Amino acid sequence: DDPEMLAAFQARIDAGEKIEPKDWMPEGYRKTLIRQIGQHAHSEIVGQLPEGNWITRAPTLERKAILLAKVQDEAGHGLYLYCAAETLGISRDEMTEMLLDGRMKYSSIFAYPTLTWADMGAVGWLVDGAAIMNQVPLQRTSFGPYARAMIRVCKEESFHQRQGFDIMMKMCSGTPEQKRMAQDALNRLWFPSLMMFGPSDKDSVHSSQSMSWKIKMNSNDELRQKFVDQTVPQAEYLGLTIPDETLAWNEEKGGYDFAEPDWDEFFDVLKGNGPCSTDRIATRKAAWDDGAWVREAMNAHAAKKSTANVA
Ligand code: FAQ
Repeated sequence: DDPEMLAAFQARIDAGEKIEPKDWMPEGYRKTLIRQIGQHAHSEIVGQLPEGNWITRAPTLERKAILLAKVQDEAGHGLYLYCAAETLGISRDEMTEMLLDGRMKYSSIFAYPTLTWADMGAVGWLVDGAAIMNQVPLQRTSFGPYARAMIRVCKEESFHQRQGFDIMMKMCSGTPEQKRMAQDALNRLWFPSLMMFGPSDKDSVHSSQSMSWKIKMNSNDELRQKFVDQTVPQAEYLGLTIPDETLAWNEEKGGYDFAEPDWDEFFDVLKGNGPCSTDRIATRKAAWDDGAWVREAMNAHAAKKSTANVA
């Protein structure tokens, strides 16, 4: 890239201007965005699977309707995000192929199973809670289509987070067995939720460049700390115990000290060795293959219509 063009581009970023799809951008900026937005889109779509698993087993009709709406919202988020990535010159088909053959990732959290109904509460509370913590700052990210997509996504995620916390409140004020299930869900999902923010800053290969381009607005550790500080009082309110004996308020830093997740486990999940990794990709592949005839039929229909218009 031409140094003058690069400097002019960085000046636009520094001035807080939004970069739009037809504007000149460095190849690295484009590539980073395709990677991050594409992985974000895949996470929304794969993220439907652990919850879709419970739609037929929701305890009441009302809970079922709410969960169904939430899972449909995730599909919508995936579609906006694929569209935002497509403005950068890649197709949704290509991104999906890259997910299926392992060239693109999805969030590590969705490689974990949802074993009980309480997990629907914990996913909403913790996973959507972590997602919001990460995505609210992304409403100010430098790439226009991504920033704008995040506005609606964040509104919906905050409803998701509340519905999760509402399930947790119900479970925690229920029978001892229900409370035990809620605690068990927290025990299993706490550290995987902390992993959602990515590796610690010293191991985050993309952070410094992404932050200078304002693709990322905060570092992984900053957001993880904010998430812990927000979530601990909520756990106390529920009467649940965070599964971390080292957790302690640190007056000096004005935040909690807490245990790091097991980073070996995290990197192993990224390699495709999470408890549900094989199953998640197999399910996505089956859905993609089963839908091939629909995509073909829609393309054939669109082609026919465009010739009809010409004639
Ligand atoms: N999982 O250098 P960094 C949701 C990879 S929310 C998997 O720090 P970066 C809503 C990273 O790609 C979840 N991979 O990377 C929902 C890179 O590998 P690469 C989705 C991870 O990009 C709720 C390598 O590690 N949210 O779905 C993870 O600067 C409930 C080095 O890491 C987003 O995607 C991870 N947790 O920072 C849906 C938000 N962390 O690509 C359903 C947007 C890191 O070089 C139900 N994304 N890696 O091979 C971001 O903010 C950033 O991409 C980070 C990672 C913060 C995730």
